[in-house]
Amino acid sequence: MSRVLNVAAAQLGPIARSETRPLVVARLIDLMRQAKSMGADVIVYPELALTTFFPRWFMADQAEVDTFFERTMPSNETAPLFSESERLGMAFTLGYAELTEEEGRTRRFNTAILVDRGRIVGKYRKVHLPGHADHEPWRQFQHLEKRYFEVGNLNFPVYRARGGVLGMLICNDRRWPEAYRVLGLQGVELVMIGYNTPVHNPPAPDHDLLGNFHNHLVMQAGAYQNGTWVVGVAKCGKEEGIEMIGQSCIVAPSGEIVAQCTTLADEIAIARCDLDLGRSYKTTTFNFAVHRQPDQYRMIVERKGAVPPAE
Ligand code: CDT
Repeated sequence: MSRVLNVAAAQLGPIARSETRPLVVARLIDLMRQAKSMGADVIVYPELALTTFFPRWFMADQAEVDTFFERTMPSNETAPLFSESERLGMAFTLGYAELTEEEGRTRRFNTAILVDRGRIVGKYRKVHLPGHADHEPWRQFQHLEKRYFEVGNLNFPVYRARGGVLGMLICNDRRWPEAYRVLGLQGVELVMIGYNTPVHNPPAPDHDLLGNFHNHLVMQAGAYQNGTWVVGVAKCGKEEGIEMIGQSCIVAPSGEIVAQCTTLADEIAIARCDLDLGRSYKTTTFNFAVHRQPDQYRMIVERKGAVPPAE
């Protein structure tokens, strides 16, 4: 049986704060139709794809923050995207801010779902939340993910769908090798990632020129070291005055980029992803069962911060 998936990276240009959910969903549907006409089976949308990237603002009023969150999925506003996925026979991943009542309290997560033909078949909640929790007025803009979201509580699940083993990560997760490796240890074959990455990093402006390089570096390494396809999809361009990187791409298990967006706007990049291409890496250089030495890696789970030896 063919294990080829035609995967589309559905990059989004900026979303203005004033842009309504129905307008954004119309853009997502337009991209889904384009992807389908190009032969796609699966389409990957960015992180927090339904609104502007709101953690750039400090908001003291929780009711205002909550206007950026979804209480149900699908909702009346997102239902047309689910219907289109069913009509076109497509799978998609979508990032959004999730507000849920769990364990007797209101909880908020930065979430991605995997939907196949209109039905939710998988969910992931972002584990690595970058930025800070308190208002830091010295910054040109805020990055308040640590204030607005809880750390995800679903670990790093994989799902059998479309004949493969599929996983999701969200933005900053892509910089952490542990995230890919936990997926790799479950045999992942396609990792789908959405991101919102400002060009300017206020605490480390000397990194700004390297943003595109680091974006590809981490995803190419994650793909190769785990013998998996990786699809990274941006929301990019100048959003509410803040520049964000693009260069959405599809990375083969060899670590090579095989498709890439070239604009900072709504754009599809597509690749023919043969899920069996990962096998030669998984059975040789990265045959985990043969070569990994988990006893030697204890520090990875026992220690959080780096502790250099005494001088
Ligand atoms: N959304 C998100 O996670 N963005 C972060 C910016 C962190 S500043 C380097 C990212 O890792 O791209």
